[in-house]
Amino acid sequence: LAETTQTQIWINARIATMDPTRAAPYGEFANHCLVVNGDVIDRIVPMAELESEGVAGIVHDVGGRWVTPGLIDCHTHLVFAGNRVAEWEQRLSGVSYAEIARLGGGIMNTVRATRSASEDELVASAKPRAQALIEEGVTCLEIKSGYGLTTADELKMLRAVRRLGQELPVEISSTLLAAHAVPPEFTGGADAYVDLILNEIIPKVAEQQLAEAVDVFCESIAFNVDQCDRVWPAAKRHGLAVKGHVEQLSNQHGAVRLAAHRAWSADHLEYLDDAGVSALAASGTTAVLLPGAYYFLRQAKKPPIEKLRAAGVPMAVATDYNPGTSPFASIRLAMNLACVLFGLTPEESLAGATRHAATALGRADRLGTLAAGKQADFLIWDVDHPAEIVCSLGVNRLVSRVFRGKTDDVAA
Ligand code: DI6
Ligand code: FE
Repeated sequence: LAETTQTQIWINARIATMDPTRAAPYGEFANHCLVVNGDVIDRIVPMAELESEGVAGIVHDVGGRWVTPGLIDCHTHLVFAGNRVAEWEQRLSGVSYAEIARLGGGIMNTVRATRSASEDELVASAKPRAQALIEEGVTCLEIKSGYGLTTADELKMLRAVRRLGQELPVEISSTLLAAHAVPPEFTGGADAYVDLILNEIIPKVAEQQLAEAVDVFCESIAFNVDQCDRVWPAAKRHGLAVKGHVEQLSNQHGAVRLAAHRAWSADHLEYLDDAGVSALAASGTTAVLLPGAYYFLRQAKKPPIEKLRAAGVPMAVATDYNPGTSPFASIRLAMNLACVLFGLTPEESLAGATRHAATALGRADRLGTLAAGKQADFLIWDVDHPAEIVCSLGVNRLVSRVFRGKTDDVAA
């Protein structure tokens, strides 16, 4: 499209850059304009400067509204088949998530449905989920495999993920999560399944360039820390980044071991201890908070937010969208829950779904803040203050969504 190769200028904007080098809250620039060349931000300049320079390009008047970076959802499992509503009803009557998993439900329930689905069916059912996030302002989205648990089915899921990125206006970061649950073929033989992940699944995924990172579920109902610590080095040997679901339901000391691999992120963290906080701080690993799962599982123990904050660990916020523990296609709900349930400030929450989420996906150089040289992914909001984006749900305040310099109007 012509639009994406020309200079475009968004004028009369209040820009929440989320750039930490600016002292103002939200990294604000008041009464500025955003100059974009093709799909890259060329510069952010005061309106007065632009008026004296003159304007050469397509002009869009923001009308004094707020502009933020595109939202980034850095942890989802949104490709899956079937649903888990019956299990939710069981859980409401008192059966625990872990108990349902032990009885062969939970993740395995979704594995059975996902194995029976074709790649086309997975793409078709995932599309409206991704679309819901896009309509909320998401411009970059991480999606994990992990409901196939055979070489063929994990590859099928990752091909479906790749197709979503090709067919929708969103940047997708694809993650292999073969170590999500021990499949029934390997019951009691988790180590043998880890062998398959190391010897076959990771090499094939790397060779076909179907994922950029490898995740694990480090938990008593999934893989122990030694098993996870076989997966992470193997991923790195194949040039893939590593991350982990750690200390979600119990403290397995996964965060410490994960941090030693300079992981992109450590996710969940409800049971993280002091050693884990220090290890994340020392390694520069991003903590990914997933309050949707905490809320939906009615967990009692919160991640150690004050300690993470004091240690300077960057905190991202994501949906964890999945059918079992967080069936919510709303990054704004996750941001809201992060404030209300975990005690983040609205500014921390917005940074969590922009700047820190970009870091958690290895994209800090290109995404997550608004500054010269960054990709032109940004949102125009009809709000009086950016905290309103986090505070209030249900009414769509998103006026315009710009992805790689191209506007799609999402408002009705
Ligand atoms: N932790 C979670 O919250 C999800 N996966 C994980 O490792 C749950 C996935 C599911 O229940 O389907
Ligand atoms: Fe998850």
